Formats: sequence, C-alpha cells, structure tokens
Amino acid sequence: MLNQYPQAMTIAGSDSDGSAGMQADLHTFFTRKVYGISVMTACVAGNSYGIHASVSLPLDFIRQEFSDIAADFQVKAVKTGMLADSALIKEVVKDYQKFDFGPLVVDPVIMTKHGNQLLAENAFETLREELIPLATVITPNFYESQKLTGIEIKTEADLKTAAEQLQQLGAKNVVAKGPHYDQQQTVVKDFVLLESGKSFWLSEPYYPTTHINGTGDSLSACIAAEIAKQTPIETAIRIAKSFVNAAIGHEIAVGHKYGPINHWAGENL
Ligand code: PXL
Repeated sequence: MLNQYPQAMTIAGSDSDGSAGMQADLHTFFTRKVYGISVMTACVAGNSYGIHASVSLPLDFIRQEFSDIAADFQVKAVKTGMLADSALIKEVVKDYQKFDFGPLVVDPVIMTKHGNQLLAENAFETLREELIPLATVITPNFYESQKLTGIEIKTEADLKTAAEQLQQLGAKNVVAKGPHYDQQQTVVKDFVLLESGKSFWLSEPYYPTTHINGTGDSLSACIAAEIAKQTPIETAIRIAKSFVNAAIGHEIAVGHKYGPINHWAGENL
C-alpha cells in the first residue's frame, strides 16, 4: 500500500515567484498525477523581471533531506535542477548513489531566462564528469548544449553532434532542445537521441510569448513523472514535449515579464 501512488522527486532550487525551479517541478508532478517530493538545494529571490539574490543550502542539510526521504518514501524517478556549484553537485551525486530512487533525469540548469547564472563556471567539469554519467535522460537547452560540449551550434547537424557528445559523456538518452529566440520562427525542433541509437526530431509550434519561465524545469519534471508511472522513455519524452507545448500555448496572465507557463493546460494529455 505504501507504494500505491507513483512518487517522483526533484532535487532543485526554490524560485520565489513560483514559475521555475522546484515550484515548476512540483506543479508538473501534481498536474501529471504523481506525488511530488523535493530535496531543496538552493533558494533564489526574484520575480518575473529577474533574480535578485540566491543562497545555497548547507551540504549536511541536503544530506539529511535525502536520508529522511529514503527512510520513508518509495521514489521511482528523480530529476535534478539548480545545483549551484561543484561541491553541491558532488554531494547530490553521493547521496543519489547511496539510495535507490530510480532513474535520474538531469536538467543541466546553467542560466535563467532573465540571464542570471545559476551554476558556477567551475562546476561545469563536475557536471560533465560526475552527474551526466548517471543520467538516464539529459535535457539541455540550446545554450546548455553549447556550454557543455564547447560546440557553437549553428545548424541542425551541429545540434545532433552535441547530442552525440553528451551521450558519449554517459547520458543514456538525450533531449537536445532547439533554439527559440527568433520571433519569426514557426516551429521549435528538439533533437532526441535514445540509448538504442534511434534518433528523431520533435517539432511543436513556436509561440511568440515571454511567458516561458520554467519550460525546461517542467519538461524534465514531466519526463521524471512519466518514468515514475512506468511509461517507456520514448513515450515519456513525447508526452513531456506535448505537455510543455500545451502549457506555453495557453498563457495565463501572471507576472509582468518572463511569466510562468500554464501547467493546467497539459493535465489531460
Ligand atoms: O528555469 C531554470 C531555473 C531553475 N531553478 C531555479 C530558477 C530557474 C529560473 O528562474 O529560479 C531555482
């Protein structure tokens, strides 16, 4: 009975305005009918205009969060979000390996939509060498793929090469998101490279809106939610893309600038 309800866990930072980070993950878990559990790593103070302060939580506190959850819950899938710096990534890697929380979805959060850096430059190496090899799925956005591989992505072929490099680092399945900065574009195309070697493009309409905060968090959280429900990986990725697309396409009037997406819109996919 204790395992009756699918449980997923986010290891992420709190975003005070509710649009991104842990809050977006928990909104996603809730609307996708998965019980959401959270290991908080950091907190940012901000709103839809930007982020104005950030603190990381003490490593021994994070360790305690992990062991308390492991002692009581049956987590079936995990995702990571903001991990702040190298020491924090190392702590999360150690704690994740200590327990059986199921497959790991890594959202390699580096920068917010407002341009605030959430991961220290000196942590990229730790992310590449210690966390990415544990990933069942990695979901880099266009900027993160370039930062993590060193490739300047100009063409679809470059995005494929970046995805291949990320898989060579040890991530089993890669969802490499395409660019969405051009107000003239009509579609957004993400490249998916699966563990089997199968690859395909996922294409959805482009919406010219600034209500896009939390899209990456929600995509990776939705993949984790689906894995917790035992959905196969490829289907989990396809559902997550449709979920986020619905959430962007049905804007809610909350926040003046980089406002939240609408999680309710993807509830019944
Ligand atoms: O969306 C990336 C992100 C992740 N985590 C936290 C954030 C943000 C963006 O604002 O605040 C805590």
